[in-house]
Amino acid sequence: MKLLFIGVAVASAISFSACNSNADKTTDHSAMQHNLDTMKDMPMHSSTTSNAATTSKFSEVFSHYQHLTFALANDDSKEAANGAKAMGEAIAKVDKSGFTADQQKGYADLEADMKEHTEHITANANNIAHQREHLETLSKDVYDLTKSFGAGKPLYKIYCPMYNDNKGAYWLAESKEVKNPYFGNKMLTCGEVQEELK
Ligand SMILES: [Cu+2]
Repeated sequence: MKLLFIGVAVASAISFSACNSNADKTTDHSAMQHNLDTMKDMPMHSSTTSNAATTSKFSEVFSHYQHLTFALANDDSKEAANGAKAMGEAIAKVDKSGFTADQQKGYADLEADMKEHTEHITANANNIAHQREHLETLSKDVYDLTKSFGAGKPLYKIYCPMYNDNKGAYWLAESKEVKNPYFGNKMLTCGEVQEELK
């Protein structure tokens, strides 16, 4: 693990200028802070049942996942832990009625995996590098979840080619605007939209 972090640090240092690292840093940062502040004021546990026909059963899971990615893009590991904790609680509350047998089985696997990742992110409020490692795998779960069940609204898969020693990683966002949760302020706008999910 230590070696991996060093690898990431070196990769990000070497490629620092390769991905518009300094572009609009100040503007982006304040916009991010604004988003985060707005998010804190929003009701995080609003009911999703009133709009059941058009709203995904996973709306709350997605919204807390986004809370988590915004916090990491903002280099705020404490807020990331809060987002992950809320996401874990939302995962536990997902209404599984109406799932087919296949969906139940598929979701059980994803649920267990997402629960584990959100717990690790929650428990690592003092280790943002480790939170980001878990985000990578958690994002794969959220992607699979969206592919299997739909998101209820458009979601974008955004790819950062530089994370993890240039192995790359993606995250999901409701906006095409790139706010990189893997590098935060170091390379906030590094990433490209790879796919639109619905
Ligand atoms: Cu961990």
